[in-house]
Amino acid sequence: MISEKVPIKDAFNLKEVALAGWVENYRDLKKIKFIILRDGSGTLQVTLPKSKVSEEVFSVEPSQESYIYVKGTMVDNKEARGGKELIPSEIKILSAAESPLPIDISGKIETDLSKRMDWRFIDIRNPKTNSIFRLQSKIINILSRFCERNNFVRINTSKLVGVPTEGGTEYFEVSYFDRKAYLAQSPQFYKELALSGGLEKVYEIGNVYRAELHHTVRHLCEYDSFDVEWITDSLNDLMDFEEKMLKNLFEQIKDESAIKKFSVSLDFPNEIPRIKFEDAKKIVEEMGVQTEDGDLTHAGEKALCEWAKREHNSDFVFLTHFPFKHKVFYAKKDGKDSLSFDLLYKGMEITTGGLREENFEKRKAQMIEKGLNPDTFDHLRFFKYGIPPHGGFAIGIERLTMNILNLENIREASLTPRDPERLTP
Ligand code: AMO
Repeated sequence: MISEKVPIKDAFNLKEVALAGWVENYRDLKKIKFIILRDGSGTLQVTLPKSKVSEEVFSVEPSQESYIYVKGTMVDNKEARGGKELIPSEIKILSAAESPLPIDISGKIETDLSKRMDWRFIDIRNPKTNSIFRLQSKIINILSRFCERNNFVRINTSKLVGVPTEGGTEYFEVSYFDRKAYLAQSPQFYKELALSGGLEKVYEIGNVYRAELHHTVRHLCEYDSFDVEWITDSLNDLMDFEEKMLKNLFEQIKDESAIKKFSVSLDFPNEIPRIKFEDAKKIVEEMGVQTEDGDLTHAGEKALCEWAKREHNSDFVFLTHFPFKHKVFYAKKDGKDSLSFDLLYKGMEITTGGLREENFEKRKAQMIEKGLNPDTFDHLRFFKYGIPPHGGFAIGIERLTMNILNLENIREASLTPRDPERLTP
């Protein structure tokens, strides 16, 4: 019975076991057969000596990557991985795999990324690839637990919305009966609705949508956003919280198998440097990188991270006080600047955050300044009835995973990536 199965890693401490898993390898040497069985916890050699197993058991010929059930006795064998092997008394092929496999998952033959994504359900059987998603699950859990410990309330906000949140043109339009609707680009206004509703500290983990036409290794059309928002009037308070949150994360993922499989060193600095946009611009320009008006550019972000590593021994750097004219309308102003920040990690932006304009009239004026029509924004009403001063941030989970593991392409950190060409599987 498959319900009796134990994880393969536990079998090494048991005598009689029932296991189930995929056939990583099958070899028939006529008088003896070998199966390498794999599940999420590890691999084990199943050995079928003709002289020691029943005829029925010996007759089994599983194809590579079939899912099988095996019951038997663990015996010592110095030659086998882990010093033990399983001699089966029962084997059942529960689900046979077609041969040959459409892609190689042993790591011997390299498959291009697009083909891997076409066959994603087989691709992630590779234990190294599989470990990315086990780590991602831990990341989300650890960040969530950190928020829970700090009395945040988890919210689930609407992904079908009446107006795009983040402005620009990067939104998907969908038909909503006889009206237009949009896929949420972020939960921004709903985090603010929750604060206006007295929830005080909120967080959300959920998919958001961006109609990103540019093909880069760091943009997806659908990604997981870890959002927080709470009552505060201090930009440093926001950055302090994220810093503590990530420090706690890095401490807790040290022993994850992905960290070992990708040979990553998890260095967290004593303190993440914080630098104003204007000063950062000067630094990267002195390093010979050209910046654009209000934008360090991706090359500039990389250069600033090199500077942070050199000067502060930090893979992270907070970039603060972006010019307001290049920020979203809801950012709180500080003269010509905004009380906002990005967190860069290993050369890439992984977080955006900041204080928000909570004053109704000012927020309305900022919308108009950005060329938006306040009448189309239902959410403005939240700001008329005693909303507290607040701020928050959002971490792109795939970007965080990608950079922790030094993956080359964000698609590797998404189970089913969406880009302008890809809508399957
Ligand atoms: P922003 O638009 O900068 O800010 O997004 C926040 C974070 O989300 C990630 N991200 C992406 N990841 C993959 N593919 C994309 N196309 C993509 N776009 C963004 C990045 C980025 O730092 N409401 C604000 C957040 C806030 O202020 O609370 C917002 O959405 O890691």
